[in-house]
Amino acid sequence: MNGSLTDALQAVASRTDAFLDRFLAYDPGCRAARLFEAIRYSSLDGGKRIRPFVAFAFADALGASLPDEFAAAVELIHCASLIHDDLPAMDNDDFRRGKPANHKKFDEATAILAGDALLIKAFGLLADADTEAEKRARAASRLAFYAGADGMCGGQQIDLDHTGRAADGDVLREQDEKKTGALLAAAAELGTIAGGGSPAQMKAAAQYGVALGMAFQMVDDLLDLRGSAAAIGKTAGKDASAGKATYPALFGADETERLAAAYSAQAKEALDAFGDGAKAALLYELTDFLLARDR
Ligand code: GRG
Repeated sequence: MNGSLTDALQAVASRTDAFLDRFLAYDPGCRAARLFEAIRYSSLDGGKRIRPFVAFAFADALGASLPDEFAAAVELIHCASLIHDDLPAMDNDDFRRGKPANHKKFDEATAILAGDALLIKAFGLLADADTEAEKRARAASRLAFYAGADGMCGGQQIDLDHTGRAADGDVLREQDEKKTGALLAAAAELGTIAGGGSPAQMKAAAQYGVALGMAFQMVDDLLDLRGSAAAIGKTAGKDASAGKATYPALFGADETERLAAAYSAQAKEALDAFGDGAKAALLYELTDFLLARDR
């Protein structure tokens, strides 16, 4: 990947959109058309495609190309998690990416099925990816680890268990390392697997993803506190009204900003394992960009 970060982000988003548009094609006359429509509604709808970007950038830092299926698999798990996160039994949000949440546009049962189907499609993609069998198997194993009870699902459980209850900094850290950091770590590791990275580079990729996720979540909390719904694409001020423990509530906004910057710096330190800064230049830029984002 070359050029500015904005161009590179746009290129990955277009590439991911085009791949998913083909992959998620269906026969509108089929009896399950409503399910396919719900799947496409939440997969082809203007996500920033940060996780595919991270996967492509790690492969790039190792001088390799990434099978599109690896990037798309991580993104589909992310899309599934957003659909399920918005359900009344979870975060209960009516809006996502600036439009009605999947269960509002369709219905709860269809939204649950769309998430289920996306999860399964993600692993099908990895099984069929255009790369060596050993890389496909390792990618599936790592993504399963990070998406499941040891990772994102576990983080969501911690979140649910502490909503409306006191949570200290340790609880929040584990929650967000898993809920947000795990899938970013998966993206970084899948890129590293595609690039034939060493065990030390795999470890650094995981560290990068988790630290980036922590910084990302802290910025998210600050945006929820300060942002408008138009800017963030979902209901603003929701954390406080939903009784969520957040970093600003626990530590104050200034300290949250300081902590986010420290995690962001930690993420960049992990990139040292990928040689001189030039190879991973876009990852350094992405890390700074996500810390400074306003939406
Ligand atoms: C269905 C595998 C599966 C999991 C269910 C619901 C759940 C468990 C987990 C939810 C985890 C969650 C919503 C974490 C927050 C992740 C996050 C930071 C989302 C926002 O990411 P962006 O800004 O979103 O990259 P876009 O819209 O750009 O894709």
